[in-house]
Amino acid sequence: MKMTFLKITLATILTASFLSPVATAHTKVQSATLEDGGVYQTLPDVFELVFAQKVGLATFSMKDSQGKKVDVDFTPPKSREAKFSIPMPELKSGLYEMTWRAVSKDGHIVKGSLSFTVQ
Ligand SMILES: [Cu+2]
Repeated sequence: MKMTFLKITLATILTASFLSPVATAHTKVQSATLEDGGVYQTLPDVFELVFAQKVGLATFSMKDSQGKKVDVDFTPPKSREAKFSIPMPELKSGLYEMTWRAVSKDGHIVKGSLSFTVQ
């Protein structure tokens, strides 16, 4: 009984967040080591993604300009964090895109992406 109620509540929250994306104060990215649209000759060893509040990071992935997934040695932690340190893989020249999905404190899903070029 209790489980069912919880599932329904969660589903309702998720649905509500899709229907009203501009609702309350869900968190946003405060800073990131790489700039969206940035062009880099050398990359930092670690990419730091910092949110304004603690979030549950659900997914994080990277792909190249062909849409091919790039292996990143990172698994989102189970705990809620504000700062995530993602080791950067060795990357050839080209355009890359990182995408992530996080659940903010208010239950809303925050999707984000960042593209950068390695020269
Ligand atoms: Cu929100």
